Amino acid sequence: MEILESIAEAVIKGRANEVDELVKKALDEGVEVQDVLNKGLIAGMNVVGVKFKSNEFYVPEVLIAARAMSRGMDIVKPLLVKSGIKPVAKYIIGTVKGDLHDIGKNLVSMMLRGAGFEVIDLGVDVPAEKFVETVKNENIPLLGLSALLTTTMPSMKEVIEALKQAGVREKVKVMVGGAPITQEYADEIEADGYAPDAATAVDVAKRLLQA
Ligand code: B1M
Repeated sequence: MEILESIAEAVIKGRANEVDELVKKALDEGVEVQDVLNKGLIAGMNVVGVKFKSNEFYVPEVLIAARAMSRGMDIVKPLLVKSGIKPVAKYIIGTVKGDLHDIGKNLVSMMLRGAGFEVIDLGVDVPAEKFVETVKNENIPLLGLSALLTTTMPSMKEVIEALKQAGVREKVKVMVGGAPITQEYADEIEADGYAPDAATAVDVAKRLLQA
């Protein structure tokens, strides 16, 4: 459908006002809300992810596209809630204790939201206990940890140890990422997944859901 392609295109180009107008128009014309979400907004964000991975897009373009996508989400969200459509999955994310960097984490959150996940963002400088408490209280299959400092990398291991201590390690798949993090480090601390960038984070999250 042409209007869905136009929505995707407007997301890719980061044109928030156009997304807003097109989403309203599509819904007025009777297009299903799931199609607006999946074939319009999410389809656009998927392309942004591919372009980001191949260095065709950089951080500013992704942020602008995510902002445009959010405008569309503001319109479809209440309708999705009403129609009872479930998100792909819930996802807890946070920057670990001692670390205040959040630009990368926010990008990961945006890409996940763009792919249909419901993200619970605990913010920055999050202590291990807070992650454990959230995993304990909510039935959420995925936990993402971000760190940008070599000095805060050990906080990731602390979270995994604290999950084990609390007896909830098996409840959740843990994903790690951030500039100093490597696959080797993820393996060393027994994380379930690692992603070098925000677009790959979505692929890894989907893979872990099926594991
Ligand atoms: Co800071 N800082 N900083 N800083 N800062 C770095 C990280 C640093 C490399 C700069 C440098 O020295 N060259 C250095 C770390 C050195 C090290 O540890 N080896 C550093 C330092 C030292 C510090 C302070 C200690 C400086 C000081 O006060 N002396 C201090 C620490 C504060 C603290 O956290 N306790 C500090 C402070 C700050 C600011 C507050 C000023 C600011 C942060 C603002 C904010 O985030 N709101 C800041 C910034 C902006 C940076 C740089 C310049 C940029 C980081 C960034 O946002 N990159 C950075 C140098 C650099 O990288 N050029 C630097 C863009 C972002 C999109 O990339 O976060 O890597 P990134 O995220 C990527 C991937 O890593 C991945 O996906 C993202 C998108 O592709 N990813 C995940 C991230 N999280 C993921 C999670 C996943 C999966 C993938 O799964 C869950």
